[in-house]
Amino acid sequence: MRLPRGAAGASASDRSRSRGDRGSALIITLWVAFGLVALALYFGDTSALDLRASDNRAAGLEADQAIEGAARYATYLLGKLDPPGVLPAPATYQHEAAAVGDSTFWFLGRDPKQPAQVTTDLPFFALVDEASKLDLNTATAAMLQLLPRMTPELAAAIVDWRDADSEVTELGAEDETYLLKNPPYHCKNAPFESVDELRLVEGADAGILYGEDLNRNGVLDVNENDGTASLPLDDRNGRLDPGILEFVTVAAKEPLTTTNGTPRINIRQNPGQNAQLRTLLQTALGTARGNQVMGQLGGGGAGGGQGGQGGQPVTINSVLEFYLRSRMTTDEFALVESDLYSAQGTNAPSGLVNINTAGEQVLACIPGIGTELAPTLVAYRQSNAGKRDTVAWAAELLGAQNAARAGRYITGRSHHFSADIAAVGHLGRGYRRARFVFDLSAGTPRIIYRQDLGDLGWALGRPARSRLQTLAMDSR
Ligand SMILES: [Ca+2]
Ligand SMILES: [Ca+2]
Ligand SMILES: [Ca+2]
Ligand SMILES: [Ca+2]
Repeated sequence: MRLPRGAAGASASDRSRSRGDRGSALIITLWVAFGLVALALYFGDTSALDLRASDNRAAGLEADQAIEGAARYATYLLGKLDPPGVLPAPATYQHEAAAVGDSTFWFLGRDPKQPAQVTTDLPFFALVDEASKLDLNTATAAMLQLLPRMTPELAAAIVDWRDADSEVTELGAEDETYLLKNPPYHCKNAPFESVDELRLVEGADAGILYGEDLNRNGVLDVNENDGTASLPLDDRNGRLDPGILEFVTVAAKEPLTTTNGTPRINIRQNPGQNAQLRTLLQTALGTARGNQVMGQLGGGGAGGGQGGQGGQPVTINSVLEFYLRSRMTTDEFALVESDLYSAQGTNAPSGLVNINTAGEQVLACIPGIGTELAPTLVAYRQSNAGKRDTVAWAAELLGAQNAARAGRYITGRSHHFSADIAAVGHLGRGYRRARFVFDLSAGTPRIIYRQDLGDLGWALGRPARSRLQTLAMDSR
């Protein structure tokens, strides 16, 4: 008997269908399993990413804290300067890769021994003397013009920006220029409050402000020496040619009292008749020598020596001019220098450049020094490290005439400093950077300016980066 074809066929097809069902079920199961694995992997990966992100956030918070800590540390250091107004050598304080818990901070500074243009990619770590720079509020257009990369137009526009009037100086810019901008704004007609205000001034482009030093760390980073391959556009000559931000500051006013609170003496008008000055000189140098020095100052007055009663009025424009006229020895002068200042009326002097810390480019801007004598001063300073808080030494090098011209622009000690602080959290993650400016003129250091510089990117150079990368790799 033959089975009906249909029956046999049905049974075969049933078998094959059931095999097919099992196959489908297997495929579905596989797909489900695959989906689950994919989901698990996806969520696993997301939570790993989440974990990494929150770890980075934590590191960033640690770095923020390290920056606050470093700023407090800088305040503490600046509060106990000895001699006053002079930064100690970096080796005497924490300045590089200083550990705070799991985080680390650095003070990005400038090497006073470096030649004018830096050729290294290793940053120098230290606090910075802001009085080593030219003051945007007091420097004349002629002085500003001598800065590297400065244009006559920008120098004139800086003066117009800060002066109260709206008269356009030659090549300068006032309201009529700024009101044509989109969006329009007014010329400030008031003193600069920060150097970053320069970005608003007509003629200040990135090339002039930053030069090749895009991350403002004072050293030659890879992108700053690769020509046009990456920003900034540089000349690939193996030397850092910085912009003017490197050389300018907004100075704090000098205090009118000394560090121990006694009023300083204004020696501008007829110092030979100044009773307070006489007392100071007699106390510091002895009565006889004090009287003798008073005699040198001339201008008449009782006991005024050869000046005698009715002598010509004497105007002394600077402490350095006073030193020359008094014929004191440098050691004698050092005893009284910080007690003296020269200013018109009741204004405290402001914007004086510290001749002991300013670099060649800044010294070259000062009348009486210029590009001819700036290298001489820097070279002398490097071989005579001792005289760090006086202006007297400059008199011998400049000669009396130049010293008298330069005197009103220079000082021997500083009243404002800055700390450019970079920090990372645990395992070198969470890079942060902020710059603080400190004003010491009121005695205790006060933070007068704070700027976030994190968006300028990594500024600690290659060696620090590879050290931190190794650290991070080792932790995995
Ligand atoms: Ca103006
Ligand atoms: Ca740089
Ligand atoms: Ca470049
Ligand atoms: Ca260059």
